[in-house]
Amino acid sequence: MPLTCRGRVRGQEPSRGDVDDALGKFSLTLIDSLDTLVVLNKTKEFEDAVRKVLRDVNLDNDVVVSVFETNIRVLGGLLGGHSLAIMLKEKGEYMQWYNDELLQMAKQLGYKLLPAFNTTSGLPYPRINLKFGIRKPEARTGTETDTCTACAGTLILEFAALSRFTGATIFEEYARKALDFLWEKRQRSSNLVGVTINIHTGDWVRKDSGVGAGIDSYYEYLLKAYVLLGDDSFLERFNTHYDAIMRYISQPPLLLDVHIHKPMLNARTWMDALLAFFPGLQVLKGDIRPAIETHEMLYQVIKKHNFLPEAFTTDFRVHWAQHPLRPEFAESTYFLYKATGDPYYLEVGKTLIENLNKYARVPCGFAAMKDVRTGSHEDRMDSFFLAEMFKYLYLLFADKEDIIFDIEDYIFTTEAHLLPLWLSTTNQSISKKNITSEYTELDDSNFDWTCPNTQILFPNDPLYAQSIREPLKNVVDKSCPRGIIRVEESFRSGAKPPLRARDFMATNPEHLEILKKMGVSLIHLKDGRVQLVQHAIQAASSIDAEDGLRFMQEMIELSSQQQKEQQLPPRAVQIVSHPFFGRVVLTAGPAQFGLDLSKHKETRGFVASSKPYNGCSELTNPEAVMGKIALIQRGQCMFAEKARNIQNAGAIGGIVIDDNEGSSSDTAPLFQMAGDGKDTDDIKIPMLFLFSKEGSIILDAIREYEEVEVLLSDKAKDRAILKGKMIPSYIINSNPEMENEEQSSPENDSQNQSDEQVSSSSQEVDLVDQESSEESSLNSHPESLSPADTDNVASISPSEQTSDPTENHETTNLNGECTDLDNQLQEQSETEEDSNPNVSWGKKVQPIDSILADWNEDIEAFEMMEKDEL
Ligand code: DMJ
Repeated sequence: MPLTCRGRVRGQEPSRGDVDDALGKFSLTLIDSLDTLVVLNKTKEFEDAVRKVLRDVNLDNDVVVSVFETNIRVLGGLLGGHSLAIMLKEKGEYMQWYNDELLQMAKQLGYKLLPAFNTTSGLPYPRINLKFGIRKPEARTGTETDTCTACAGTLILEFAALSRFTGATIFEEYARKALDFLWEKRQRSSNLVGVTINIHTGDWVRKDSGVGAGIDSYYEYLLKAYVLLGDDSFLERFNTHYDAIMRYISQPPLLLDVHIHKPMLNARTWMDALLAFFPGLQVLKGDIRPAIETHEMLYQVIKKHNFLPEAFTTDFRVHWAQHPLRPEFAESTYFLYKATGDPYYLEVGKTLIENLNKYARVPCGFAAMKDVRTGSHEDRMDSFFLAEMFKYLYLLFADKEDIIFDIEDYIFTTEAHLLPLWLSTTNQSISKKNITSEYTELDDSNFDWTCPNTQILFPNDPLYAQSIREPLKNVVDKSCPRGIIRVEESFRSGAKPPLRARDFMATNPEHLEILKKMGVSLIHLKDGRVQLVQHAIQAASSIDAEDGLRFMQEMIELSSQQQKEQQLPPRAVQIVSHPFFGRVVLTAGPAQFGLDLSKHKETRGFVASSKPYNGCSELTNPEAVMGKIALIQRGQCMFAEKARNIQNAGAIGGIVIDDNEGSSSDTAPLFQMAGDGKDTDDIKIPMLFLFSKEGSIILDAIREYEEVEVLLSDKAKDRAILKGKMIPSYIINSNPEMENEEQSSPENDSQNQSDEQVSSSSQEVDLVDQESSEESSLNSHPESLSPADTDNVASISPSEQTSDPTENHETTNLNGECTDLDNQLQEQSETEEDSNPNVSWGKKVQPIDSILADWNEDIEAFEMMEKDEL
């Protein structure tokens, strides 16, 4: 927990749900980072760390853990540690005392995981109790019916290594059996697998299929199992799946989920961050071109938001704003650099490191991003940050002689643990499966770009990778210019649809008639929204079909405009005064009135509580809030009324703090403060909303330090800038009456404009591109455009529910608006106490003064480090 400088102990912190299943009171980070120490040439520290593991770690805890996470992080960590321990011992200097103790521990853990495989299918239960196993009443697990494909299909490297290191074949057998079962269950016509499967019946529970969350490392382990074990059947399976992925999921540079039964239909309009590992896997497979393309697209998303958001849409908007410092993109960057030798990838790595140091580094480590748009932090540094991110970034820049062993002799597990390739010829007691009889030779056009070919086709061509990246340079900022031109041309020609999108009424029979003629059908969704789908071939004529296209285009633009108007992004409140210096960034809700912080410079000022605290009448302490940012409590009157009262008292901004005790942006969806239904143009100052837990951080700070200065902005500012290098630290916008358009930052404005362009133009492209590909797919799959399945639709309702795209279950999306009298948070606040991961910021766990006291030493050291630009 890098913000509060403590370890996260399961049971001692409020539960965060599934994500905590990785924690088993077994010193996860210590074990997961063992082999990183050796890679970083910290041999002495490795020796100490191994001793600590042997001395302190207990694997027999009464705690329910994820089988998948325990395998990749703990079993993998112990085996990686063992692999490098024996390598060091053989060299004769370090680890001379080592006697396979880590391996013994790994074996003990392996046996603890085996009861999970006690199912008819051989697919493991997703969770196991380390002490009591499965199904016994004390175990508190064993009733689950489903698991994810990656959860069941990411065992073979660790289990086979354990078998081969120890000679106990049972582990490899169990992992193979699970893989065999998944292979049997693949959807036979598409050769794809779904995201979740019933461990008893083998039925697919979620039939969507991609290369990211839920499936990712299943594919990775098929290819790597072939590399490590030399078993052709794994390569044949991988190639079959890879062919299907490239046929259906890969839409370079995008990778989009589809349905396993209808693989021509996209299942989503967004991508998750976990798929960023895929270019790395494509390099290992030898398919460099699409790897370069997808990697470049991801890099542009990163350049836009500093980090890869957990999920982002096909037009590169943030879909889920969290970023837990995932390593996948760094991993792919490393492999691409190894494959191409192109220094461009070193520049990419440099950007990653700079962003980590600028935005994530805190005195006790690196903090996950709660929201990449605002730069706010979460008190969390997952073990994969040291296990993978550090390793890959170090290796990217390391020369051969920087590493004390030959890294080429090892394979990386999905958690970047190192397993020696010599295992392929050790203890091979398990017979290799021959599936060649059921394996159909593939049309190998996907494999034209495999490693040997690239060598032959582009011997030492330094411009090879660049020539593939070049056309994608503006893919994020100006998606698919071809589509834009087509639509613009169509509009320039003056052609207008017979019915304009803005005039359309779903209850008007004449309108419905026109829609029908244009091949547009109307679907009423269960949630009350109306969805439009165009089937070009159902139009009365080709001219009507074109009209339909224009109508759909207008509708998509209208809908996207409405969404933008109604969904302002969240804002940031950054505490900039001593001793915070910008390190504390709080996620805040915007207001639909007052100064728009995305168009104007940030507002910086000292805070003062207003009297009365609810701000519902003329302030009795105007002298205290004059020229400051007033703190006001939510409730009793409209937000706009509060804003007017503090503005009249001379405040330069306002922060409304939620009166629902315990509420937090971790657990409640942010909302925008709505106006009062009247003209709010008279409100000139910026207003932001903080939930109670975030608000109490400021209130605690005032109690401790009296003078607390904050910055209200659309995105947290770099601490170097805050120190006065680029903006003066006097109060900006000190006179709200002076506020006018001229004060807007041109930089922000152009950014803003281009954001708008991106969004609308890519919608245009979506339609044009999909329309043309749809025409061809319609011929072969006449039923394929069912409304629930297709993306080629326009939804008229602006508010779309955001679902969690990956294994965690949190969202901070701004998805509603609220008036001050609204009481919607009441229920949430009653349950939040148990579930809020950041409760430690509140008074109950550790008061702010003690956190800050803890920090003082770190801050000094940290400032030294910053000076040295470490
Ligand atoms: C890691 O634990 C592994 O790489 C896993 O396969 C999926 N992703 C996480 C980190 O994001």
